[in-house]
Amino acid sequence: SLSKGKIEFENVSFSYKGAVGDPVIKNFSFTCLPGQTVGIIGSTGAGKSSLIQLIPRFYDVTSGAIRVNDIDVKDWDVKELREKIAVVPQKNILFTGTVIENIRWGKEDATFEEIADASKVAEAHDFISAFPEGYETRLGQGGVNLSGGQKQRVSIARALVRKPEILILDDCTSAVDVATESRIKESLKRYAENTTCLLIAQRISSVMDADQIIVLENGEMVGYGHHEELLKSCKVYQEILQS
Ligand code: TTP
Repeated sequence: SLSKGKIEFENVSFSYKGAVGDPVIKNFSFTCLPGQTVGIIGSTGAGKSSLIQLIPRFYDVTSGAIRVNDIDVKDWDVKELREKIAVVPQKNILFTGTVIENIRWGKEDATFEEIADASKVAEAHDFISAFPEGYETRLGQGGVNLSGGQKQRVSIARALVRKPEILILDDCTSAVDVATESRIKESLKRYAENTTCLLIAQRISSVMDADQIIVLENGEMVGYGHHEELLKSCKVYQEILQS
């Protein structure tokens, strides 16, 4: 359908329960069209992670509304909603088990081919294949310890294998070198061509070729547009570039 992967924020404000002071997200409105890649950038504490956690209803908005595929997230069956959305969080979420168990988690019927394809896009297939036991290698206790960047790439493969309508990458390439990150993004364009992607990042280089970029500061949208537009018009964006 035409609304598959569409996300709309309408005057969204959000405070964590019991928190005092200013809301974490303030009167935020935005429409992300199906298949678009939207970058979200802003300094630490700006509210980027909080913002995206509202989409799969890990938290509920304090006021305003979020719609996914034109339906208010409050009217979705939460399980169905979350099946459409894959979030790769900042924190590593791998468990003690084999590589393949970790990637298949959340999509138990994935075939080996699907797992290998997703791993290739995430630039994880080569290092996994180089282990003596390949995808059967145990991670964690009594097994292999992956580097931070390798863990992030396995986490991305886990999200991709689910073939979500909405893919949210929350600063999950921070430990991946810039060249590898850039290859992942190139492959993603093909693999997730019709997937709506939200890309949270600290580095401008991670979001500069997104269709749209949101600049967030203190829970407010202070800039919105393409890289070139923001370079000209958004002071906060220029500051992030220079930092
Ligand atoms: P975040 O939403 O974590 O801000 P961010 O994602 O932009 O920051 P970073 O790049 O460092 O990840 O935090 C916004 C505010 O919300 C901040 O004041 C901390 C607060 N907060 C909570 O109170 N509880 C939470 O669970 C989270 C995630 C944030």
